[in-house]
Amino acid sequence: MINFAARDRKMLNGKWQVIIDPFGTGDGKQVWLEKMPVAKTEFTEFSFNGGSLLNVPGDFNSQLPELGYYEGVVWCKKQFRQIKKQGERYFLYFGAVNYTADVFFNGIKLGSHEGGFTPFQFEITDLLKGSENTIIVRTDNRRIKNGLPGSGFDWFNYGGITRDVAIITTEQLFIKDYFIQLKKGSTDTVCAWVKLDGKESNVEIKLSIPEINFSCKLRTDDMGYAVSEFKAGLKLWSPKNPKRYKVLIEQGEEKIIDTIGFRNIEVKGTDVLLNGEKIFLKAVNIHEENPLKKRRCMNESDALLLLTAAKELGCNMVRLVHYPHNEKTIKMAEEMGIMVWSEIPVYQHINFSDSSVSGKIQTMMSEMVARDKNHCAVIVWGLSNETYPGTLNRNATLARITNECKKLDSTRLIVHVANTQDYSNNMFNVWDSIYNYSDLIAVNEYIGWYIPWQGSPMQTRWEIKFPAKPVFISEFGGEALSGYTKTKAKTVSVWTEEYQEEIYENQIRMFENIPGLCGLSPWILFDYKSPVRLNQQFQRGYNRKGLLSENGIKKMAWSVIRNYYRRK
Ligand code: GCB
Repeated sequence: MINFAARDRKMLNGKWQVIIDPFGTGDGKQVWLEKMPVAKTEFTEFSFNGGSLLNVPGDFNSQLPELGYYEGVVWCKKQFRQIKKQGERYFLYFGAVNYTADVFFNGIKLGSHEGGFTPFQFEITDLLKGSENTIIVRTDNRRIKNGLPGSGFDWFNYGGITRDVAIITTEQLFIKDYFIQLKKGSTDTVCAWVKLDGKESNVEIKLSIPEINFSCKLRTDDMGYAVSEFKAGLKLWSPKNPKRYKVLIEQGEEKIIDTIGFRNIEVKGTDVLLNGEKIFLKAVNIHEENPLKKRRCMNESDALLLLTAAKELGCNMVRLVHYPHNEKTIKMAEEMGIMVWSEIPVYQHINFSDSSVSGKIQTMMSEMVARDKNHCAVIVWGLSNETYPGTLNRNATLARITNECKKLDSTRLIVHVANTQDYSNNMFNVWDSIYNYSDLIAVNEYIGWYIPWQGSPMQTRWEIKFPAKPVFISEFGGEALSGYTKTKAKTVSVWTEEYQEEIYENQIRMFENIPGLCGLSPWILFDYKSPVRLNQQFQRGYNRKGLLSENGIKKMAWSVIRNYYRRK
């Protein structure tokens, strides 16, 4: 069910008991049954009692020194009491568990979930006791070859129950899902559908926007689904005026309150239009890490830290890489007038030939769209980042996922990012056929860092082998150790702020000649933890391409982008 924040819920955050199980022996011992010795000759070789406690929500790596770089199984246990009322239904909800979760409730397995960044829930109505209830979750953040992301990625693999947990109470029949946004291509017509949990037909649903005195009634069909389309005099949401409305969706005794903004996003030729007007997308890439606290973000103040920095840089958009971030971040961005690019972890070496992978992509895409489709700030669904044309089944899989995503939500841009380019004789050739399925030509290019300049930046020519589409530079930049400005030599190997600054200056010179450039997103806002960064002198487990250090100190390149965004 969507809109977690509006539901009748009892939070199960706070301290959870844990067992760290690096060899996965708890499976054989059936930890979830918590068997107690009965005979004098019996004993158990596991117990939560007396063990460590972890905060939920929270990644486990940052909470206990022995879990610093841990990738493996951690069993988590929580007990709670709940008054059970006749006629009510109860659901156990998880905002996210990285990477897999096996969930047991009062000794019984409810199910499993794979994917570290989207919510899931299980109904527990029949299993819930009026007395003490026990939840045990087997979390496992080991990287797997056919996972999403796969076994290698350039960010920290924070494990555990990283987002809220709650019991949600509903009526027998309840509103499970809804979509209330402007119709594709329109600035005045709202398209709305509401779906009940249950197939009851002819149920009346009331939709209202009190501020503009709007209300209408819908009726469900025999699938429990009701559709409507209406014109309403709405002020449109934009970065300059992030106007949102209180929207009520009512059915029987149930009333869901949401805060919804209305805007139209589309592409015409090489332009991106927001509410019919051309807009330059001034973005920055952000990982979901609190750089100061050195842990996975989990609350509003973490989101505020990142988004405030993006605002200060002059951004009107953030690209939230490389997986769906917390819904709280997206809501806050919307409130602050920042457009959002949200993406699924289809990242680099995805094993498209593995028979399970396509289904996993479909699941993560639909879970992301389901959760965030009423947040108007989201203007882009990112469906892949840096996949490779030579990988078997790549195009077929991503073409199918693109179509599936359009079926779920046709109102946003769907984007695939590539870094496959030919660059020689100062000519930058964009050719990857993945762009046939993308609304933007989204290019990651690290000229000046991974790829040396092939001539003067100002004279670099861009050839784009596609019919007119907007070009978005989704990543560019280079590394610098904050405060490291000692050497005057401007070569790539010096790791100085000056060299990073020069990359940015040169990139900006080159941007002038990119046909149809609609925006850019530097890599990245803050330096962030990445175990693949092994240079002990400069990196020490950090990707140092931040415009800000992990302590929030501005590097010289910061002003280059801030000034550019001011001019744009
Ligand atoms: C990329 C990836 C991003 C990396 C970045 C880098 O192309 O999309 O996740 O971290 O390069 O720093 O190399």
